[in-house]
Amino acid sequence: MTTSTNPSVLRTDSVLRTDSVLRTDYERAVANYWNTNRQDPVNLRLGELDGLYHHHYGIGDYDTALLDLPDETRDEAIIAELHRLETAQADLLLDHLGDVRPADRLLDAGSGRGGTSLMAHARFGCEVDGVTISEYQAEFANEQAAAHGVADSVRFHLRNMLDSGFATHSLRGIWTNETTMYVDLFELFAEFSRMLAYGGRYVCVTGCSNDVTGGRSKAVSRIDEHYTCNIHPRSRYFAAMAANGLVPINVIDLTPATIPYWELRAESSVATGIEDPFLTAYREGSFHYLLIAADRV
Ligand code: GPP
Ligand code: MG
Repeated sequence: MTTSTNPSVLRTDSVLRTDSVLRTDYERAVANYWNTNRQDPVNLRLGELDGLYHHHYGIGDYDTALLDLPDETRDEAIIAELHRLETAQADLLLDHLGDVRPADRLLDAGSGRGGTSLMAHARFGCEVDGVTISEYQAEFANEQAAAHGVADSVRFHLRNMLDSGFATHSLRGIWTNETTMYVDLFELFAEFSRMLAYGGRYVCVTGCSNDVTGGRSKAVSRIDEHYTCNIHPRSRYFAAMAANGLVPINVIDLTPATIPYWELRAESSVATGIEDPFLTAYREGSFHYLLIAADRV
């Protein structure tokens, strides 16, 4: 075959790099969503408060006195409170990584704008790698690591978490903070199992549909549609872990702890319209917010 018959030779290096990371049209659509969704006050206004930019939700009770503040200060105070609740969620996730030492290595699978990775490095002092299929997110997160002065220890890569290229048994811990609804869980956990050291820990925070109430509810479908994702049923997480040597040590239903976050977010100027489907899905019981911590055996 001559190279002139291959259209890819006409493309730029960056497109070729992206093509090797994105394997399907679906993955390209997801990357496009995160590459182009750059004006998202619900994430930027919160992150700019302290340089921890999150792409996950919050847990814990909010200060109800905020709702009675005068108009001039109310919205700003609500935004700060939402950020506090999101950071509390990431802190809880990190609590479940176990005894991580400075010489260990961690992977943030689906690292977004990097907030949880920066918190992990600040807590454990170890190297952290994040992978994302969004070039924009990888670049943004690397800029944040530099701004925090930790770019030599916290690095973000344009890579697919289904094939992230880290060495076999090289990682002490891996987490996914609300990213598993974009991938096949059996494929994902096979890759995690390969990369984790024996006795290493995987921590997953996710929203999952409820097998007990049956098929996908309308509210869950609206969430999928909003984020271009495919929320998995709860059972699939445990089946895919069991099939890949990941043995749960803790399972926490965070649903009651996340409802206040959504109630407060609905009161804020940064609400996006997805608040009602989340509140409906959680309250009707068709959807759960779960933390699962599992050991690699
Ligand atoms: C990320 O949060 C949300 C997701 C990755 C998808 C769906 C998650 C579920 C638990 C179903 P975000 O911070 O980017 O969302 P938003 O912009 O709405 O705050
Ligand atoms: Mg958000």
